[in-house]
Amino acid sequence: MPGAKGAGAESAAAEIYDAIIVGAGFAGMYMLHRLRDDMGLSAHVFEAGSGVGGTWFWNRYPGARVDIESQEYSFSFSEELEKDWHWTERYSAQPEILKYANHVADRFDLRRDISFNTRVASAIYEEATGLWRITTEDGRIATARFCIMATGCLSAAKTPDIPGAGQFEGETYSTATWPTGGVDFKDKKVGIIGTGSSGIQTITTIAPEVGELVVFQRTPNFSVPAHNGPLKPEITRDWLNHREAYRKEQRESGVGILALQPREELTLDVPEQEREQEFEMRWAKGGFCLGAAFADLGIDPAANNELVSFVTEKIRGIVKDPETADRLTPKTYPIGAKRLCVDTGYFEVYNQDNVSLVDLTATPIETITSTGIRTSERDYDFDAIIFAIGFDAMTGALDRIDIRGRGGLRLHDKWSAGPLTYLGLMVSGFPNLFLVTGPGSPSVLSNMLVSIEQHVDWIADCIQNLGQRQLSTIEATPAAESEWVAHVNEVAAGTLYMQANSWYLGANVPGKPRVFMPYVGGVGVYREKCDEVAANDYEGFELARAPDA
Ligand code: NA7
Repeated sequence: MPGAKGAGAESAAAEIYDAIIVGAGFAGMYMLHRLRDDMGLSAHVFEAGSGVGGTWFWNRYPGARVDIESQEYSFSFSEELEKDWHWTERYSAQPEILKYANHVADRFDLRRDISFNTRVASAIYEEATGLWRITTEDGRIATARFCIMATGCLSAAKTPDIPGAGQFEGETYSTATWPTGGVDFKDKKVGIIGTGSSGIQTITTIAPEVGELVVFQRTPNFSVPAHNGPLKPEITRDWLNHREAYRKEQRESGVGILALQPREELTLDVPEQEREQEFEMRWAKGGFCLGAAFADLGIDPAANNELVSFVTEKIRGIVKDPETADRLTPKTYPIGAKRLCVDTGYFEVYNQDNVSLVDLTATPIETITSTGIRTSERDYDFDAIIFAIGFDAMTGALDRIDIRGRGGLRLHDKWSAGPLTYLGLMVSGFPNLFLVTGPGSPSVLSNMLVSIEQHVDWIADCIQNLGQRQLSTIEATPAAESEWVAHVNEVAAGTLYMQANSWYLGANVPGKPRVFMPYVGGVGVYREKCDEVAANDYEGFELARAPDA
């Protein structure tokens, strides 16, 4: 096996590495580069897909596009990489991001240490040796001192939780596992369930070509225009000229995105007309900056209402049919409490004659039939149904692996009432198991590339530090873990995030504990905390020599 040092003593078939990484998205790729190329460790990646890219490998649905400006949603660790790569659009589309992921893999010669088409079934900690034993679904066994889960936050797609889901005899698609060659919807009758980012991007892109499109909406979403377009050369030039300063600013910011600087005043301290102008200016600029106009929008309900009214008016102004506009307007939660969508003409689509909207709160789906979808009101027949129903976010991918720590404790059981981590990086009882952008870290509330780099660097530095001191084990203490979880909850409790049934809270998966999973404290504050912990000799962790070391 590439990268393997030889057969293990406990099993003739086992491959042995210093570190095993699960997942070859941006996190797994950078982790491999750090451990192998910078530190000279033997590291190996297991990846379920047939190529690199993670989220961007799987989510090939029409219109899939990042909602953060391209130059900001890219690696910063290599100046040469950054200078050689040219993004073509303000917000890159999935094919270009996947091309970038492949470019990174080629450039750093990563593929030779990645096993593709290989899904990890279990990761078991062996207390006698202090090693992790990884088993893949196709029967490979590998052991390593360190196991790094780079499994992604939005990688476990929900399976349709709708009666009759398997009965439909036409074409069925899921945005999260879209066919590689694309799909021709020309003149077809298409039904789509789900109006999150994936649904909104798909709807907007296929609406011009389908014969008829019926959108089944359970909860309307707030969406703001991206104003996407070719990336202007002067922006790229400016970025490259000031990249160090910009990167520093990103790392020290709230969510790792530069354009999100709020005004200094609070929302209601600004005169109404000026407030409107601020919102208008940000709406015209495009993207998330509208949601970040004032620092209290995510905390103060009255402030939040101002922005809700602004966006509601925008929807009414765009959608010609007042009834459809009303159904498209969110009324049950604060703006930003569910992930804000960034679109390219989404609300405009409902002015097309071939597009209609079904409000599932008024007429719920009763069942999927062999020919289409039956709501409480009527039957709809389709050639194709698209499921854009989201993910078992943040914990789903980990939950689908049988992970066991000390005493055979299953992570699934430990997390039965919600995820417990120290810093979103490690779990007490699971020594040397690292999570990249795990629950309890800023992760999905931030620019993922910024958070991934921070975690990978912290983990790599930690492993190096252990090696230099001839230590081989690091484990979060139960006390540090409890304290961190309490802090994560406390910070979230002070925000409006708690007022929506979002995937941040696990509310989109029946039976999942309602716990706010990401850390709202901000990437800059969080980075400082992580650095401080490391500087204080890994405060909150126990460091030790492994049994056989
Ligand atoms: P999301 O944002 O979770 O959206 C899923 C959508 O599917 C959402 O509108 C759901 O309604 C809807 N849904 C889920 N299950 C059902 C059922 N059973 N019936 C009807 N409608 C349903 O996932 P996305 O893939 O769009 O986006 C995920 C993230 O990727 C996004 O936030 C960006 O960060 C990128 P609900 O709101 O639960 O009522």
